[in-house]
Amino acid sequence: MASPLHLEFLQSAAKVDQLPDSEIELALLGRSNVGKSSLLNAIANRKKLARTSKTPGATKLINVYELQPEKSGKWLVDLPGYGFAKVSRNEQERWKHMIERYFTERETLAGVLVLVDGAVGPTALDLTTIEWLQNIDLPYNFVATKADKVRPSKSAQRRKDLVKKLGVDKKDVRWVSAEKGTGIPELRGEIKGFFEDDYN
Ligand SMILES: Nc1nc2c(ncn2[C@@H]2O[C@H](COP(=O)(O)OP(=O)(O)OP(=O)(O)O)[C@@H](O)[C@H]2O)c(=O)[nH]1
Ligand SMILES: [Mg+2]
Repeated sequence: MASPLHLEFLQSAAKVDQLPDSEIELALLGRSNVGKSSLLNAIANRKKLARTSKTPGATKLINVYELQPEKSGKWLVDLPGYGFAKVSRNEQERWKHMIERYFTERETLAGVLVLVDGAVGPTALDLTTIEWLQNIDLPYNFVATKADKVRPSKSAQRRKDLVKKLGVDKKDVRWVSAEKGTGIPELRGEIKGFFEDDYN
C-alpha cells in the first residue's frame, strides 16, 4: 500500500505554451464535478491543495502539481472539466480548446487518468470524449469516482454496467472514493509506478 504522494502546486496556465518544460506529465480528465480535484487531494492526503466545489467549474485553468522534490519535472495535471450546463457555453468552448491543445501539443504528456462518475457514469459526453482520446496516441486508464455513493446492494450491477458501457474489462477500471479513501492507496501505487517506469 502506497503512502501519500508529496505534491506541491507549481503553476496555473490558460494556454499550453505558458507551461515550462517538464520531464513527464499525467493528466486528470473528466466531466466537471466528477471529482478530479478531490482525487488529487486524496492522492496527496491534503484537503486544500486543489480547489474543489459542489458547483461545477471549480477548476478553470491547467493546474500543475509537481511531485517533490522540487524540480523533479514529474507533474500531475488537474484540468477543468467538460460539459456542464451551469458553466457558460463560451467558457466551455474555451476550456475545450485549451484541453484539446494541451492533449495534442504537449510532448511530455505521457498518460491520462480518465475519470467517470462511479454512481452515474459514463455519460454520453464521457463516451464522446473517450472516442476522441482514442485518436490521440496516449495511454489512458479509467478511474470510477465516488464509489461511496453506490449502495452496496447495487454495487455489483453498477460495476458491470459501467465496464460494459466503457467497452473494457473489469480489471481496467479502478474504483475510488476520495471521500472515504477507498482505492486511494492502490491508485497512489500505480501513479508512483507510472512516474518511475517512464522516468529513466
Ligand atoms: N460522495 C463523494 N463526493 C465526492 C467524491 N469526490 C468528489 N466529490 C464531490 O464532488 C464535487 C465535485 O468535486 P471536484 O473535485 O471539485 O470535481 P472536479 O472534477 O474537479 O470539478 P471541476 O473542477 O468543475 O472540473 C464536490 O462537492 C466533492 O466534494 C467522492 O469520492 N465521494
Ligand atoms: Mg476541479
